[in-house]
Amino acid sequence: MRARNFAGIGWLAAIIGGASIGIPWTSGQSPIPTHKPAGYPAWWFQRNVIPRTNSNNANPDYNRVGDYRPANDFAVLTQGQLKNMAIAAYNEFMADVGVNSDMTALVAKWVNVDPVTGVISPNAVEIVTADTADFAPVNLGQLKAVAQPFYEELIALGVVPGYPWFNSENTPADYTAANVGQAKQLFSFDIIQDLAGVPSGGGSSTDFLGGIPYTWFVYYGLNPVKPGNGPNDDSDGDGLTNLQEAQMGTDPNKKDNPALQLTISGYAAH
Ligand SMILES: [Ca+2]
Ligand SMILES: [Ca+2]
Repeated sequence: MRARNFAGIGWLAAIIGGASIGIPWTSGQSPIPTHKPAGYPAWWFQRNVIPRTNSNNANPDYNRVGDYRPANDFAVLTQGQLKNMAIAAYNEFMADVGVNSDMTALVAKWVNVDPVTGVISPNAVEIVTADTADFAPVNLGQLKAVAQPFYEELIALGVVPGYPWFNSENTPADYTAANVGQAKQLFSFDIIQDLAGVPSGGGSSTDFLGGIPYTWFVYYGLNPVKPGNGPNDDSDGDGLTNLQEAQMGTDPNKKDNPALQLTISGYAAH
């Protein structure tokens, strides 16, 4: 039986003027790796976001060649990959804290969901329509649209102070192609671990510094009063100031300037 691949545009068009991703999805459980790189939540491995390649190893280890497939962060994200990532995230929310109706409405475009419980059966079959195009690229606007219901919940839980992108308005950058690294960045939350670290107070989402919400700095671990971390500084040296990164929804700690990525596509990283 061939591996299930999400392909489809119908779901995409249905999502806000859209954009979205996918990584190969197979049903069934994958063993928990013994350890993982910083920033990679365990559920990625448990839910096959990062597919296991060595099924004979009883104690899989991400750092051991052959146990897990490295991801190419600069590869263009496909709709099938985004759908796979979002479905895995949905199942993780369902297992940990429950899901909200927006999340259910989102995944119900791609797979059959129990209308009462919101549960996706392990044997759920992908909904394929004339618009399905799992191998089509995803743009940043689509990626944000798919990540949004998950962030709604993370914000409600107090896990994150706000959306990681500057605002929800459409920007010219929304039409640039999203890459795998950007999807991994958005879906790198670890619900249980993050909930344990929620401060009782929390910051205000209404304070701005140089045109950037203060919570944006907090989210990315930047202290804006430190040299090199201000709104007009380029903390990661990718040619975009932090203000530009906030406006474009890119990562101020990572050289993810879309203009640079075009010149390094094909570079394998994880
Ligand atoms: Ca920068
Ligand atoms: Ca950057």
